[in-house]
Amino acid sequence: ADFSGSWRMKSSVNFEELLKALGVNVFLRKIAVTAASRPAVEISQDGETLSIQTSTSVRTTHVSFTVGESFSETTVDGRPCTSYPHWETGSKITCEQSPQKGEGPKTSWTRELTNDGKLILTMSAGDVICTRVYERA
Ligand code: RET
Ligand code: NA
Repeated sequence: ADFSGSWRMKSSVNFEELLKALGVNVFLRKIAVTAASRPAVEISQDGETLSIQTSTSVRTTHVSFTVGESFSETTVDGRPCTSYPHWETGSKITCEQSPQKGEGPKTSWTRELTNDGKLILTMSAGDVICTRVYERA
Protein backbone atom coordinates (compact mmCIF):
# COMPACT_ATOMS: atom_id res chain seq x y z
CA ALA A 1 0.00 0.00 0.00
CA ASP A 2 1.17 3.51 -0.71
CA PHE A 3 -0.21 6.14 1.68
CA SER A 4 1.72 8.96 0.00
CA GLY A 5 -0.11 12.12 -0.87
CA SER A 6 -2.00 15.17 0.34
CA TRP A 7 -5.21 14.27 2.10
CA ARG A 8 -8.37 16.19 2.86
CA MET A 9 -10.77 15.12 5.61
CA LYS A 10 -14.29 14.18 4.50
CA SER A 11 -15.85 13.00 7.75
CA SER A 12 -15.08 12.68 11.42
CA VAL A 13 -16.97 10.81 14.12
CA ASN A 14 -16.32 10.95 17.88
CA PHE A 15 -13.33 13.32 17.89
CA GLU A 16 -14.70 15.33 20.81
CA GLU A 17 -15.67 12.14 22.68
CA LEU A 18 -12.09 10.92 22.20
CA LEU A 19 -10.68 14.08 23.79
CA LYS A 20 -13.22 13.77 26.60
CA ALA A 21 -12.10 10.18 27.26
CA LEU A 22 -8.53 11.51 27.47
CA GLY A 23 -9.56 14.05 30.11
CA VAL A 24 -9.27 17.21 27.99
CA ASN A 25 -11.47 19.92 29.54
CA VAL A 26 -14.42 21.36 27.66
CA PHE A 27 -12.75 24.71 26.94
CA LEU A 28 -9.71 23.13 25.27
CA ARG A 29 -11.90 20.53 23.59
CA LYS A 30 -13.91 23.16 21.77
CA ILE A 31 -10.73 24.82 20.49
CA ALA A 32 -9.30 21.47 19.43
CA VAL A 33 -12.50 20.29 17.71
CA THR A 34 -12.73 23.48 15.67
CA ALA A 35 -9.09 23.32 14.63
CA ALA A 36 -9.20 19.60 13.89
CA SER A 37 -12.19 20.00 11.56
CA ARG A 38 -9.87 21.23 8.80
CA PRO A 39 -6.60 19.32 9.05
CA ALA A 40 -4.06 19.20 6.26
CA VAL A 41 -2.42 15.79 6.11
CA GLU A 42 0.71 15.14 4.06
CA ILE A 43 2.14 11.65 3.89
CA SER A 44 5.27 10.44 2.19
CA GLN A 45 6.15 6.78 2.15
CA ASP A 46 9.27 4.97 1.12
CA GLY A 47 8.74 1.23 1.50
CA GLU A 48 7.99 0.55 5.15
CA THR A 49 8.91 4.07 6.26
CA LEU A 50 6.22 6.71 6.55
CA SER A 51 6.38 10.39 7.33
CA ILE A 52 3.07 11.98 8.32
CA GLN A 53 2.48 15.66 8.92
CA THR A 54 -0.90 16.70 10.30
CA SER A 55 -1.39 20.46 10.38
CA THR A 56 -4.11 22.52 12.02
CA SER A 57 -4.28 26.18 12.99
CA VAL A 58 -3.38 25.39 16.63
CA ARG A 59 -1.31 22.22 16.49
CA THR A 60 0.90 20.53 13.93
CA THR A 61 2.43 17.13 14.44
CA HIS A 62 5.02 15.34 12.44
CA VAL A 63 5.85 11.67 12.85
CA SER A 64 8.25 9.49 10.99
CA PHE A 65 8.38 5.75 11.59
CA THR A 66 9.13 2.39 10.06
CA VAL A 67 6.41 -0.23 10.33
CA GLY A 68 7.67 -2.92 12.72
CA GLU A 69 9.90 -0.53 14.71
CA SER A 70 8.86 1.35 17.82
CA PHE A 71 9.11 5.14 17.89
CA SER A 72 8.21 8.09 20.10
CA GLU A 73 5.22 10.28 19.37
CA THR A 74 2.50 12.01 21.33
CA THR A 75 -1.07 10.96 21.97
CA VAL A 76 -3.75 13.14 20.38
CA ASP A 77 -3.95 15.12 23.66
CA GLY A 78 -0.21 15.73 23.57
CA ARG A 79 1.29 13.22 26.04
CA PRO A 80 4.56 11.54 25.03
CA CYS A 81 4.17 7.85 24.26
CA THR A 82 6.07 4.96 22.75
CA SER A 83 4.32 3.57 19.71
CA TYR A 84 4.56 0.25 17.96
CA PRO A 85 3.18 0.23 14.39
CA HIS A 86 2.60 -3.05 12.60
CA TRP A 87 0.77 -4.29 9.50
CA GLU A 88 -2.70 -5.53 10.41
CA THR A 89 -3.30 -6.34 6.73
CA GLY A 90 -1.35 -5.38 3.60
CA SER A 91 -3.13 -2.03 3.61
CA LYS A 92 -3.74 -1.33 7.30
CA ILE A 93 -1.29 -0.21 9.96
CA THR A 94 -2.25 -0.63 13.61
CA CYS A 95 -0.23 1.24 16.21
CA GLU A 96 -0.37 0.52 19.93
CA GLN A 97 0.75 3.33 22.23
CA SER A 98 2.20 3.11 25.76
CA PRO A 99 2.52 6.24 27.89
CA GLN A 100 6.10 7.33 28.69
CA LYS A 101 4.91 8.49 32.10
CA GLY A 102 1.72 8.49 34.11
CA GLU A 103 -1.55 6.72 33.55
CA GLY A 104 -4.47 7.07 31.24
CA PRO A 105 -6.80 5.09 29.05
CA LYS A 106 -5.23 2.68 26.58
CA THR A 107 -4.58 4.48 23.28
CA SER A 108 -3.91 3.37 19.72
CA TRP A 109 -4.47 4.42 16.13
CA THR A 110 -4.97 2.69 12.80
CA ARG A 111 -4.46 3.96 9.26
CA GLU A 112 -5.99 2.01 6.41
CA LEU A 113 -6.04 2.55 2.66
CA THR A 114 -9.31 1.35 1.16
CA ASN A 115 -9.80 -0.18 -2.31
CA ASP A 116 -11.54 3.00 -3.45
CA GLY A 117 -8.56 5.13 -2.50
CA LYS A 118 -9.71 6.56 0.82
CA LEU A 119 -7.62 6.80 3.96
CA ILE A 120 -9.35 5.81 7.18
CA LEU A 121 -7.76 6.99 10.41
CA THR A 122 -9.04 5.68 13.71
CA MET A 123 -7.85 6.88 17.09
CA SER A 124 -8.89 5.06 20.27
CA ALA A 125 -8.86 5.86 23.96
CA GLY A 126 -10.30 3.12 26.12
CA ASP A 127 -13.67 2.19 24.58
CA VAL A 128 -13.98 5.35 22.49
CA ILE A 129 -13.08 5.15 18.81
CA CYS A 130 -12.84 8.24 16.62
CA THR A 131 -13.01 7.55 12.88
CA ARG A 132 -11.84 10.08 10.29
CA VAL A 133 -12.11 9.47 6.55
CA TYR A 134 -9.84 11.27 4.08
CA GLU A 135 -9.68 11.56 0.33
CA ARG A 136 -6.73 12.67 -1.75
CA ALA A 137 -6.70 16.45 -2.12
C1 RET B 1 -5.10 19.41 22.58
C2 RET B 1 -5.26 19.84 24.04
C3 RET B 1 -4.69 21.13 24.33
C4 RET B 1 -5.30 22.18 23.47
C5 RET B 1 -5.46 21.82 22.05
C6 RET B 1 -5.34 20.54 21.59
C7 RET B 1 -5.49 20.33 20.13
C8 RET B 1 -5.42 19.21 19.42
C9 RET B 1 -5.63 19.10 18.01
C10 RET B 1 -5.52 17.86 17.46
C11 RET B 1 -5.71 17.52 16.09
C12 RET B 1 -5.62 16.25 15.70
C13 RET B 1 -5.79 15.74 14.36
C14 RET B 1 -5.61 14.41 14.23
C15 RET B 1 -5.71 13.63 13.05
O1 RET B 1 -6.48 13.83 12.12
C16 RET B 1 -3.70 18.86 22.38
C17 RET B 1 -6.14 18.33 22.43
C18 RET B 1 -5.77 22.98 21.14
C19 RET B 1 -5.99 20.28 17.19
C20 RET B 1 -6.11 16.64 13.26
NA1 NA C 1 -7.27 14.04 11.07
